[in-house]
Amino acid sequence: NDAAKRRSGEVQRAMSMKQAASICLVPQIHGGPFLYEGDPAAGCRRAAEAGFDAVELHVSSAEELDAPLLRRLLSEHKLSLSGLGTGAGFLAHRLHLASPDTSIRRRALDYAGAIVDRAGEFGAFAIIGSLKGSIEPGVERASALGWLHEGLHALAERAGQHGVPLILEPLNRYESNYINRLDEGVELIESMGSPNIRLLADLFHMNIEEACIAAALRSAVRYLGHVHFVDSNRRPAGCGHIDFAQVGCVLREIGYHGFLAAEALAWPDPDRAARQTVETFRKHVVPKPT
Ligand code: LER
Ligand code: MN
Repeated sequence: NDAAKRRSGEVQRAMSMKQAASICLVPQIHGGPFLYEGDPAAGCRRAAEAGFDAVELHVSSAEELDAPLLRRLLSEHKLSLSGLGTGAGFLAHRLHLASPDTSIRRRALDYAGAIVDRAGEFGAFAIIGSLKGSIEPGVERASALGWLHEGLHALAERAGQHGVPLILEPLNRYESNYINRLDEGVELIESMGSPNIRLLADLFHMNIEEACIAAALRSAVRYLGHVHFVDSNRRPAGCGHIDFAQVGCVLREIGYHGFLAAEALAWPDPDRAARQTVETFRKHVVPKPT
């Protein structure tokens, strides 16, 4: 019957949702929302042991990533790379795409472009979150948006050459003063003529900015490309007050079939955070076939 067919379609799509563990290789960003830090070999091994399908790396720069080592580790542990973060461009190097300073914008673009290429070699995407920057004091909103458009256009095109999208992440108001919600991300992408850009739904940021997480996910369905799977307090999924039964239900309903990356604090410790995430994913995101 129809209900059974719908359910089996949902199960099929849900099976194609994959879990990634975050590993931060940026010494300046110590104690951030990452399951593992510092050592890619240990991070990959522990992620695989915990049941993750993939890893997501935050790197200092494309040049500092040891790509041959990463390739070996991924193959040894049967993991894939979901994406590379570019946050260190802002957090460690103070670069961003909406700076009124042409040379800072240029360097931000070079920095992110190299990461787009490096990720692309792995069939993975680059994430633009903090590198989106903020509208600086004295700068017109239209000017900042114009610069951002320019940067994103170039990066999205470059990502397209690798057959992957560019991922744009709305951040909460305490980290950036524009594009804080998914609907603002949709508006931006559409105002740019819908280039090769997809949105990242980070449940931590969404818990601060969205009126309703479920409604926001549904409205962004055309452009949803990635999820940061984390709880309201940035602890692992299941350790805060986000309703993961509802999140899982909406993701299945909209046919989401990408990664859910655990960008969460290693609380109470990395291995327990990893186990907690995998447990919540299995309980609420991928339904048991009936
Ligand atoms: C920053 O808060 C964040 O969520 C990261 O994914 C972006 O670097
Ligand atoms: Mn995030």
